[in-house]
Amino acid sequence: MGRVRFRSPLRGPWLTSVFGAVLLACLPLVVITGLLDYVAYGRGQSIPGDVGWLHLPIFDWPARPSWLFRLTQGLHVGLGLVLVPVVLAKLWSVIPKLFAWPPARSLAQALERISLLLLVGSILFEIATGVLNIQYDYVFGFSFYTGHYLGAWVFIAAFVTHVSLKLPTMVRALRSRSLRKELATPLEATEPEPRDENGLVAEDPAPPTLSRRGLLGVVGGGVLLVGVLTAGQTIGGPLRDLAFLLPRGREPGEGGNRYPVNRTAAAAGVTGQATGAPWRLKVNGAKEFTRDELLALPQHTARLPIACVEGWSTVQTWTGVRLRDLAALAGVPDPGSAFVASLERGPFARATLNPGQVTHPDALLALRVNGEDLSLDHGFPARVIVPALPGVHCTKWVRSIDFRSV
Ligand SMILES: Nc1nc2c(c(=O)[nH]1)N[C@H]1C(S)=C(S)[C@@H](COP(=O)(O)O)O[C@H]1N2
Ligand SMILES: [Mo]
Repeated sequence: MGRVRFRSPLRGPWLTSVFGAVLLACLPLVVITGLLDYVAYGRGQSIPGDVGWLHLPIFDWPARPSWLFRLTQGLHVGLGLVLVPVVLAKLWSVIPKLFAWPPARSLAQALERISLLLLVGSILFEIATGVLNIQYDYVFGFSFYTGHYLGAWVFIAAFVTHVSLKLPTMVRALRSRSLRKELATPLEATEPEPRDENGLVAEDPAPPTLSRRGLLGVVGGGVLLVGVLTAGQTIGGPLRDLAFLLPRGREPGEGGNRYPVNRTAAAAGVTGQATGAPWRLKVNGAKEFTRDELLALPQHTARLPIACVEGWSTVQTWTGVRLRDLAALAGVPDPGSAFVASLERGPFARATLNPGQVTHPDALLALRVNGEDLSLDHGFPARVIVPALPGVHCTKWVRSIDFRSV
């Protein structure tokens, strides 16, 4: 078979650099918010898994402002999704390079191509694992959290290498044409970019079937479309029905419990039996409370978000007992941490809270939401809700809490 030939007259360093510049401006934000989400999870929890020496210098994730995690995870998932059309367009624009033969003429070129391979491989891996994690439960043979995190570091290394190698080329190419002029150029006047040493411009370009501004419009339209189909994950309301990457985030509940359920009681194997009259909350192994006894304690109400790593979030009004009040009742007046366990077994069944999270006045063992009892799907008889705590650690169907002092 002969060499694959790519003949689009639109490919060229300028076009590639336009996509590259957008990605250079936006991808660092996706990376940083992703790493912050990892920090927010805290260390030594069942989620995320152990990543050895690659763990970040962990600081205690603050509980203020309450929307902090909602912002970081929303940016990470939202921006990550809307950039997918730009990533695909960028890959399309450099496809001839990926097939260049012979693979390398010098050591420097060989290194460059390896970094390219890692760059393309890791970004496709991050997109695939991220999207699948939003879409389905646990389809991987590995932990999503560990896999996505390790993939991120491969991407970071390859991205930094690629940008340092290509930045001057990109700046030069961007200067070679004016974006404004390009946006005013119709199909009839569309000419290939001048041939150059980058090998992006086709040797025997086919006649154009789309102008450059048409292509930029298609990519921009793709970004907008994904944006509209994603915004509902966070904004809610009627847009929530448009959020196609939200199979678990729709609104199956009734009345005050009408907001997304991440994992239903049935899926978690939690039954009405275990949560009925015999249920007791165990605190520090010593104290036990029935639900009525908890309801008889001072109740506190707070409007707080649940923000899920799968990309959706919602703000509701929760009522329950302050965690620090429970700690005091268990003889721990200065709690420094809390270990929460659920009735269910499974990866979401345990969480550890840091000092700021336990002592925040809005940190609750919630019994009610929007003025009604929690539904079984939302964690009845009691669930944890803490400002800025990742949704995955807002344990539902709580069985026990162990407070430790500072
Ligand atoms: N015991 C238990 N707690 C849990 C979960 C779970 O599966 N089991 N899911 C967690 C996740 S990932 C999220 S985002 C929130 C979602 O809460 P909701 O289903 O009430 O919206 O609950 C968290 N608490
Ligand atoms: Mo979640």
